Amino acid sequence: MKFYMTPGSCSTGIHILLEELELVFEVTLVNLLAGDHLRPENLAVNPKATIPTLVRDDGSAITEFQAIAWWLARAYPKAKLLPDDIEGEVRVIETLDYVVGTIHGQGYTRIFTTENYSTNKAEHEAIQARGREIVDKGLALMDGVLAGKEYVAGSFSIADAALFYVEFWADKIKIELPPNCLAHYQRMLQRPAVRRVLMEEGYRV
Ligand SMILES: N[C@@H](CCC(=O)N[C@@H](CS)C(=O)NCC(=O)O)C(=O)O
Repeated sequence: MKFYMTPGSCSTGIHILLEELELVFEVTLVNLLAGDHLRPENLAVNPKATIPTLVRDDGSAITEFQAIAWWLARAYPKAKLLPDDIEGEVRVIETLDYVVGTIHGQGYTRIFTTENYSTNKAEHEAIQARGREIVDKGLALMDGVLAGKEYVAGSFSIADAALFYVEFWADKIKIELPPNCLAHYQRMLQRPAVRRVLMEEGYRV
């Protein structure tokens, strides 16, 4: 398989799942700041120009974090990256969607890619402040989801890989994690696959 990723981005969550599954895959590094995602060879693989993208052995590509994570969990069921009851499954989808779509898609994008929201620099501070509100609210909600649990669905699942990358970003930009998220983040950092991924992506663990 071929995995298109950018170190320290949301693709880190998928990278963790690939390592948890101990899969053999080839990496293509996509430098978003340099505009690699807009190069014709990358657009040919993923016309949305986003990372992560996973190209499977048959040559077909999957885009969108949730879809890639779900496919990995279903394609390699022995690793039990999804709960086997419908209640557990629905909680995993609920978390994936909220983390990727809201905390990342509406919150962090306002902080990291403010210029996509307005070309008027005078508005940037207010846009970033709104992003911060969305992230804070999102992490507080996830803190409630984690109450009394080690992982989102009880045991480790694809939802934890998503939650991890928004916790990692919080850590990097000095947003204080609420207590259950902090414990979850620290627990994730103890997982060998997570440590391997962070080292491979150039971070000190
Ligand atoms: N909905 C997409 C979002 C992925 C996404 O926004 N990735 C960012 C990096 S964290 C990206 O590719 N940004 C480049 C762009 O959107 O132009 C997914 O779930 O994969």
